[in-house]
Amino acid sequence: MRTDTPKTILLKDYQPPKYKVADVHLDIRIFAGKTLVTATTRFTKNHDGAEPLVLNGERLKLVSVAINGAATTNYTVDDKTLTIPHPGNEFTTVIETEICPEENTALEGLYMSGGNYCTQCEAEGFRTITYFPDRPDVMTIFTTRVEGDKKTCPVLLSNGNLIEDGDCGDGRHYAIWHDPFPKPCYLFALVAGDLVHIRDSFTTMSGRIVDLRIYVRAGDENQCDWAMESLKRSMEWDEKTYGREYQLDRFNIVAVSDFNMGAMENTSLNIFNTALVLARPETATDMDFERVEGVIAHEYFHNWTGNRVTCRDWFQLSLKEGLTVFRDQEFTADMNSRGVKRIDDVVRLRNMQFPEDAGPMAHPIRPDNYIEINNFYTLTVYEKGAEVIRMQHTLLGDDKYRKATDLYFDRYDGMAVTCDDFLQCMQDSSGVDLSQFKLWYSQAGTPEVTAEGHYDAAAKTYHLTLSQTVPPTPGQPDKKPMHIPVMVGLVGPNGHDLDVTPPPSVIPAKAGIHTNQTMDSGLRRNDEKGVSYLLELKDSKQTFTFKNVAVKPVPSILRGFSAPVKLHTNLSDDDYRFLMVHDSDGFNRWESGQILALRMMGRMIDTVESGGAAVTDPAFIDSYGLMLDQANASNADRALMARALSLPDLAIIAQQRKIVDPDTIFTVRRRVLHDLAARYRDQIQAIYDSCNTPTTYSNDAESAGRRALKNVCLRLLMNGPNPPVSLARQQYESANNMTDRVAALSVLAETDGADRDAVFADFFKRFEQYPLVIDKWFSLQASAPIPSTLDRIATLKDHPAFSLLNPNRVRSLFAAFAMNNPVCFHAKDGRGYDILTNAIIALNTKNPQIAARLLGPLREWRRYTPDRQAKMKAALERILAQENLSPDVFEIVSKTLK
Ligand code: B3K
Ligand code: ZN
Repeated sequence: MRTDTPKTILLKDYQPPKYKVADVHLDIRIFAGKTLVTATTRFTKNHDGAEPLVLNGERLKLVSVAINGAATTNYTVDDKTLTIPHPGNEFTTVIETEICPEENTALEGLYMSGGNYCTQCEAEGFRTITYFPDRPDVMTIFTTRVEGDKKTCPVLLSNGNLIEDGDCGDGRHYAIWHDPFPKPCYLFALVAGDLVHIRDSFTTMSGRIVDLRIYVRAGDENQCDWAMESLKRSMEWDEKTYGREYQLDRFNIVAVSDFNMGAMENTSLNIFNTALVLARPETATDMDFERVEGVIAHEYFHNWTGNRVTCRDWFQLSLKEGLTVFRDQEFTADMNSRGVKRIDDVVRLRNMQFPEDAGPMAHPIRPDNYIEINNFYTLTVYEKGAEVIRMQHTLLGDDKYRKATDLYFDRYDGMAVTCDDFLQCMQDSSGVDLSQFKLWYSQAGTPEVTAEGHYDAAAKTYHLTLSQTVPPTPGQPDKKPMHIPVMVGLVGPNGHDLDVTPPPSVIPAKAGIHTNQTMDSGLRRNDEKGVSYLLELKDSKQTFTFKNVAVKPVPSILRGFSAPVKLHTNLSDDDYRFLMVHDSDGFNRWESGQILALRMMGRMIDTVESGGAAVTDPAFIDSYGLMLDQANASNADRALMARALSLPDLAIIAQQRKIVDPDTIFTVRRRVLHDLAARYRDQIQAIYDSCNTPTTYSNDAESAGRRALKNVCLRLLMNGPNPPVSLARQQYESANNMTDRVAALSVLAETDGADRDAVFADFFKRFEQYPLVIDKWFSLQASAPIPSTLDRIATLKDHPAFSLLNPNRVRSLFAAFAMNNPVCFHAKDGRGYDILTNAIIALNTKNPQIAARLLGPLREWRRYTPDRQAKMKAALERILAQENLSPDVFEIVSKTLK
């Protein structure tokens, strides 16, 4: 048990820095076993009094301090800071420190991965490299000299442009990098090691040529082309969509195997997890390809949203992350299928962010307190943050939104600003009043919206009453009503959207949400023949009246998921069956099918819980048949149909329950899959066959859609009577790409028998040299919802290929198990909890960030059946009782138990 309580940092305590930095010169000399850092920093006073200079520094060996050229001992130092009493108005410090990257297992600051040196400074890693004001509102110009051994470190990289390199004798060499644009130290980066690179170039809109390079370990260079193409597409998209041009001569990406998250946007030297760079069809799935493209774009987009305009303090994290996620989502939508991307993003939000927003760690997208900032790189700050930007885009429309972002970049380039500053630009340039909208930044919790429609045949009017509540969350018992954009369409009996007279107050004069829309006196027509209206819900209850509605419509509400809320309606199952087929909004067509499935499974779970036997509703089975017909049509959007034919995930079904029993949920979902597969076996097989065209591999969207649909069919068949194990085995053997191979492997993972063992043994042998593929091998086994998984994990964690020091491997085993496999994780005897708890305890001192991440699945302990609750609580208490508990783990466990 920790005897102290780590300090809580509060937003309201923010104070501007006492000293600013004019520039800094770093001299970093790398030797095996020790690295010497000399920081020469020019400070200027930024206050009126005579305050001391307080620098952050942790895990550093201080060698010497000099001020204005003279060595001094006039300072105090503790384990977190170095303090120099009022040094003057302008002065230069030279501070020498020694660090040991070889021993750094937390993977924060300067550390080693696969024999190479690399850095991760966001959020507060720079303070483990040298003493410095480690806060994002201190922006300065960095010049970095890196020196290392020529043999072990032939490549020496840092931010900015290369201005000099050369030999220093003794088998050593150096490189000097200069970044002329001021940045906070969290964007500092250094890489030194033995790497190869691929190279390309991009000509910017003003005609400058940028040298693009991707550095990887030797042997991986043939897996980088997709990342390079994605980078060029991102650069072009940002010029076209946001008018943003890249400013430096070089843009480097370095891929490393040991990385706590996906990637990092250090100015001109992005450092990536190999998982988000390397992609070839034989080793990466279609989903991996899309993720690589999306994350390359995300980090590149940070160049403007994050780097050139950065955050004043870490409470403002969503300023850069929410905005950059929205940008990367839109990029992916433009590069691929907009409708499918929206579905995938909403599924992710619901699966992972909604529970966070309903649990003990719920926080607004701009939190107001934290113990460890690394714990706030959350689904809420990122994904909900992106939804909040998306709503602003919806409220302003394309043109005004673009003008507002132009103003934002113009006003704040080179500065560290707040979420309020961003909102102010949105308001100033558009004239749209966002004062109430601001609540999205400060109120946590997912709003619940209820919609009730009523048609008055005599008056030919349609009344839609929308009401909202925002649930209490920790520290926020009472909430105010939010400003919620609700996109609505009225679908007539012939399946076409009605073109009616909308309520006068409803629609901002010139708005537009979808890119391919034309405006007609406030109506939005999307490219699929639809007519939508934007209702702005601002009160706790409001009625919107449409006139000249000739026939009784079915309302299609929250089209495109226009706000991150939970929607309840009084629509009948028949209404949803109608929308599932006719809605002009692709998202709501998909959504209607999901709602039907959820409603039915909810009823089945009720039945089981009251001792009855669950039966799949014949009406649901019939409507599923309609979707199969659509999927079988020659012009089907197969990627979309793959989503439509998939039942809601276990996590989403669980959210509908007051008390969660994972076994019942799993059994009911299985039952439905079984009955669907039994009834439609031949149709499903036919779709499988028609998608299984054995041509040469292509990664275009149409081919990827075919693979997605085919693999949904395979999974359905495997859940039916007489599962076609040999078909799965054959698909595994004959696959010419990882998507098909892994899909077959994942269904076989859920069987017990010789075929399963054979394919897993083969897969390991075949891909032993590809760590990212071996991650799949671990995670598929850990995710299999079969009883033998629990024993298997015990063996896997002692497998020679497993290591607690590699975050990808840890995630592939423990996170896959605890997050993707609720049935085994929540095994009644508590073994699942023990497995996770032991891993967290082992990681707590080695890598606190990863340990804290693994706590996610335990956070919702209060929602489970009483026996499970008790065991989960005991697991959390066992963690809390550990000595040397890191602030990361302490914060989550203590808040979760509160
Ligand atoms: N900004 C980084 C995340 C840093 C996480 C620090 N614990 C990656 C990104 O969002 O692009
Ligand atoms: Zn980001």
